[in-house]
Amino acid sequence: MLTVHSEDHQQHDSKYELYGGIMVPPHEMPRRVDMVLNRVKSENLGDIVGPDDFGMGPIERIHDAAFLTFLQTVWDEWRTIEGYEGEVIPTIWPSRRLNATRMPDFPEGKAGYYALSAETSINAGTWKAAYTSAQVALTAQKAVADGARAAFGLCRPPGHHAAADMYGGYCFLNNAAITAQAFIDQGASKVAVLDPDFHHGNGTQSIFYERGDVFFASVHGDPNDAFPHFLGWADETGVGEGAGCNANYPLPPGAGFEEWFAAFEDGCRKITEFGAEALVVSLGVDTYKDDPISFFKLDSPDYVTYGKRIAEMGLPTVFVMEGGYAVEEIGVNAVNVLSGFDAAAV
Ligand code: SP5
Ligand code: ZN
Repeated sequence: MLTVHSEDHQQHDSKYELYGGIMVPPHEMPRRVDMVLNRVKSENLGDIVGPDDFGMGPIERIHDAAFLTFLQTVWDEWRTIEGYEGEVIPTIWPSRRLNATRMPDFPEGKAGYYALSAETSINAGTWKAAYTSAQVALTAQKAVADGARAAFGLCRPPGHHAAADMYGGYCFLNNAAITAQAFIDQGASKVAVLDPDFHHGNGTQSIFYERGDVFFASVHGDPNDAFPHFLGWADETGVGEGAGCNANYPLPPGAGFEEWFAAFEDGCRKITEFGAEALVVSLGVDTYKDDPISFFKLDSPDYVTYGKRIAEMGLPTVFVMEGGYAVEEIGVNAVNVLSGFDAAAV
């Protein structure tokens, strides 16, 4: 399988994540990509290429224009504020009983308007890295659109928590949604996004929730117990044209592979019934038993098993990297999915 990779991800290298009440080094760190890339090489997964540049067009198909401007400008505004010496981290949101219809001028107000969570810092290189991450996904999409059975976009930063006009959960641009939309814009009538990341893909769900042309299925930690806490329940099944095109499988703390795979299997079956012509996989491996921020119990061989199941859907498939914070094992687990897919793909 082809891997698309760029070193530009290194430019998003924040110092801090607000975690458990203190500032810690971010779980979402550059070394994650180094580990996956090393494993892609040592397993001879296939060729590795750099991204093409498809420009802003495909990104603007998913994201709000003012939000994109914000991502490109907020760092330069923030760093000129007297006394603001750190990274962009909001401290107030337009939450209930405040007015979410007005955009304040002060950068911290804008950050609060666009942020869905506070653990995700923005710094000097964030935009460049997020833009390139989307181009990595689009390059993998192009390879598959041109006839490859599958391709892997080694995206960083990840994307599935980013909504049309929201960033957070370590995500800025929704690489999976941008990829799915590219298939639609090139003529596909039905596309599916399958999201096995430990966390619910709230951004992807919200982007496609009222659409009948993109099916979204996600297996994740129950929002009662896991980030993003405010979306991802099983009764969210889509509205309007999108009614029946969203499938959530929230699972409890401690869920192991058997329970996980039964949910995953149901999601795969629904995607096949939907009649998708192409598949985008939000490949997070934070379901691993030793992941430091998650609570599922998958072991490394399980990733091979579910990679094979993805191949059995028989669809042109783009994998985009999402989460996974057990950094020593992230390469093994991610590449296990891809090798499992390759072993079963026809
Ligand atoms: C892409 C992705 O995987 N984003 C995840 C963002 C999660 N950010 C907040 C995590 C807070 C976790 N607290 C859990 C403590 C369990 N020991
Ligand atoms: Zn995750």
